Amino acid sequence: MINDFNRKIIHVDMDAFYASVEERDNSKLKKYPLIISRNPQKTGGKGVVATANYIARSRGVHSAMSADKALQLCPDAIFIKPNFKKYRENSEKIHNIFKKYTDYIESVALDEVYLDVSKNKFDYDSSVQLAHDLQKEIWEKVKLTCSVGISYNKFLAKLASDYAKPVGNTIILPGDAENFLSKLSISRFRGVGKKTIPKMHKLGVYTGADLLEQSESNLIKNFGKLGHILYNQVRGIDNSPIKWNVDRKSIGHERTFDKFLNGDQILLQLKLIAQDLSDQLNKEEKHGRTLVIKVRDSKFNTYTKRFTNEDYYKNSSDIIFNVAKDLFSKIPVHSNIRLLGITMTSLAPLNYENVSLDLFSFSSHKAF
Ligand code: TTP
Ligand code: MG
Repeated sequence: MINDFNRKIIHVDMDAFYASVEERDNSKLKKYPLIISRNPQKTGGKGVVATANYIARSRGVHSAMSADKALQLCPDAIFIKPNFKKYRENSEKIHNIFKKYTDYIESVALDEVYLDVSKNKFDYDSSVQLAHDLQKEIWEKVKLTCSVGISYNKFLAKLASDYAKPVGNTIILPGDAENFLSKLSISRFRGVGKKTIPKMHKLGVYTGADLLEQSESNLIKNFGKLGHILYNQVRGIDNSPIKWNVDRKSIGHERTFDKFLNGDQILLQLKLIAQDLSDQLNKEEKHGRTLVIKVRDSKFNTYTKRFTNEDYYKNSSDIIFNVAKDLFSKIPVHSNIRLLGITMTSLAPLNYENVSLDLFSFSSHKAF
């Protein structure tokens, strides 16, 4: 695969995001171990740590740990319940700053984005300077610090932002990528999670250097598509683009049919579309409250019907399908359908407490 060295990608990751927002708003907190979670003493031991400030981290507390365990490690900690509304508002402010520099923004979490600044609105030649000015502007306007990583692809930019946290500014140049990657533990490669690590160890692969020695065919034999991706990753190749339109207000899928649909065919297609939509929502870590269906008949009459739920819909294809089926029954035509679509709107980022912890298994590796 050809390596594309022409892009300039910046990965921005806010430092101890939720904890820093709380500390900024109440500076007394800075002196104490601060844990963003419900207090396990009040919940009968329930709750998961969303994040913690650096004092608490130095005592072993980390994201996704049970709040109970965190209390054992830090009996003097202050627990603050996450205030997602506040974090979202701060995230929006930071995004408004990003938008001044480029439109090519991919948000991966409230506190994390990729920017493609190959072309940028201020004509910076130096992406390091751009990243530095961006950090300064975020600090001046929002009083929060972030770490930035700069490289020619997303994978390396993300590793770079993590390299010198907090307030880091790290660049990985094309000539340095292989050396940098060789030293990494295998768990730091994207896609290598809990299940893959033991398999890698079995093959004698503990570091990037070990991975580099594996043939592509052997990696594909053992890990399928992931093997192919890893073969390229360890050579510093990741040509995946910035998905800059994902920061949108609705996500929808529709299908048009050559042969008009009737009866069970309609339900089957609604089911498949519901599955696509639910997959996409999960991928983009969003959920929504309003579901819209769109139906077009053989005579090109188009109908839409929507329903807004009080709470966010769970990202389940069954739930989406059932609501869509219900909405479909309220539409005046039920035969000779040429187009079906389902869209989720009133979107919001998934609260981390709703996301299964497995999703974070390859982002919670902070020891470097
Ligand atoms: P991270 O960027 O992973 O963590 P962080 O910003 O707190 O710390 P770092 O300086 O290491 O970047 O995640 C961003 C926010 O997302 C974090 O402040 C809280 C939330 N979060 C959870 O709620 N649960 C999790 O398991 C993780 C990893 C993050
Ligand atoms: Mg962060």
